[in-house]
Amino acid sequence: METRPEMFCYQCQETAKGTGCTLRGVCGKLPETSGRMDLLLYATRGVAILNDLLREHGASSREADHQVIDALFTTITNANFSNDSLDGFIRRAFQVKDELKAKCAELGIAVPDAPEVALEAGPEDYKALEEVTGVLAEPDPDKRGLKQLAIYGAKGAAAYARHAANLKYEDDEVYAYIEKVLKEVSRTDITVDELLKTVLYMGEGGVKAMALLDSANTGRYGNPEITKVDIGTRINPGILISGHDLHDLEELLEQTIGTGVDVYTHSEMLPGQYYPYFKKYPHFAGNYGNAWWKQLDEFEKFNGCFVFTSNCIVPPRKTTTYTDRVYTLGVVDMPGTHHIEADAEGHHDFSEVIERAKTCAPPVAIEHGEIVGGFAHHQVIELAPKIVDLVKRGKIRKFVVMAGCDGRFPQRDYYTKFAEALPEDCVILTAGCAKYRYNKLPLGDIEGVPRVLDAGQCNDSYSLVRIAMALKDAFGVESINDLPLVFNIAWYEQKAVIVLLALLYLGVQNIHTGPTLPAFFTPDILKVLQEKFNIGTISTVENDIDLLINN
Ligand code: SF4
Ligand code: SF3
Repeated sequence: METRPEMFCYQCQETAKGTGCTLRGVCGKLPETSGRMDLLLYATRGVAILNDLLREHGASSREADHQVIDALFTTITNANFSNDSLDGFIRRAFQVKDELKAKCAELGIAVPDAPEVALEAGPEDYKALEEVTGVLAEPDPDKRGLKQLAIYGAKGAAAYARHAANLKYEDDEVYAYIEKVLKEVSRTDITVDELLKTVLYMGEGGVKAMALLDSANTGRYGNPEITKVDIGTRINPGILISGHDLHDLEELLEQTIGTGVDVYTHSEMLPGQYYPYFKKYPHFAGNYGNAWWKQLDEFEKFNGCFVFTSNCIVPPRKTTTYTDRVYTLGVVDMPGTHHIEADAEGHHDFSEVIERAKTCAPPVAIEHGEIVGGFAHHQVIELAPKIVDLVKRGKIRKFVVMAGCDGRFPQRDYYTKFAEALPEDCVILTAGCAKYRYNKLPLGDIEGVPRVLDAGQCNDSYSLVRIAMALKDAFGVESINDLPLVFNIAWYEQKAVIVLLALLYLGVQNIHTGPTLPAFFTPDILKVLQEKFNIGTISTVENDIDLLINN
């Protein structure tokens, strides 16, 4: 009999051998962490089944909604490496599940007969339960792949819902999508066809989650506007804030006023620079460094403190010197770092980070100059008449959506080379940390319109959809697929998965995704996605320029 692997995870693009991490994660995740995550997600599916049922009776629990999104978010790639923290999440899941069962009993609602609902366990049971809770528990590879695709989409949507909730923007519908999807993937009798529908249903929920977060971010901080961002350094000590949560950025900027400590953005926090609201802080410095995977080298030169508001945090090397100056918030945690808990109102007290930063040397510049961004939907739609005119005069031939993630794979060089090889009458629309592969190239502009238009974070892919819709109206065509617009998307983690599902739900055809296809796409799943959406992967720069641009 085949022996069971130590762990099994294939949720990200860097999964071992392109098939699955079985001994330890390429990301650094250990089997004892992976097993805990499996148990957490299993218990959370029980919570989702119960809360979905209670919702039908008008009695769903907001606490359960929060438990569900936080559990999904904390199991996203590069968010939580702490077993102690995960044990807390597991205990919370079982506790919430018990509360929902009690609520059902109180209301006379029969509790569904599902093992995810029935299971009573604690964090210490994770290993014994792996056969039941793990990804491989679903024996059919196609169903397993589709179930996980839906779950990964749910993780991305949950992350966006959490950022919105931190700004007090919540929508019961978004929680309902996520919980229904978790309920569906728990069914043992579900068919492949039903799973495909579930996957697209998650895509629909993803559009709503991204729209909600867009309302939260722009409602609170204004519409992103064209902004030049300094990529050098100043003379004060600094705090580098990473991740996606703008509420955390606001609190950090407020609490550092007059302290002599500057605040820099990192990776996916760069778009924080584009919001008008944050421009009033004189100590809000520029953006330091590049995409997440370069942090182990780049952070050594920053000298100050680091605040992680979401993924992507990278476990230290033996030689790493800054771990003790890393502070994690929310669902992020890693041994050796400090975790700052939010109070009951969701506020964080950064005084310890600020005091520590004051004792640090100022950052050493690793780059100089400026980058330009802030091309979210409001700003681009303002520019629409000019853009339409440029297209009509043949100055812009094609828009290439190059949203998504960056990662360590050397093949990702492709994206730099692809951007360089694009004919000069093509414009890149980007969002997410994929942009770091080409946002510092001298690609120039077309009559004042930069050839790289950065809408913001991966969730701002929603902006790209809004822009595409506006262009569709401006050109009077029937569908986004009729526009001079192509999609060449880079993926790494599960936020890119929800972006992809959202695009598929919106009917976008011919999406290229890379640098490799997901391990959870079995040949049969890929065949269906090709038939329905003509989805493809990258080949060589020359071939893809021919395929996407020249025909
Ligand atoms: Fe492997 Fe990616 Fe899972 Fe980490 S998140 S264990 S690298 S598949
Ligand atoms: Fe980046 Fe981790 Fe995906 Fe938000 S921060 S896009 S990889």
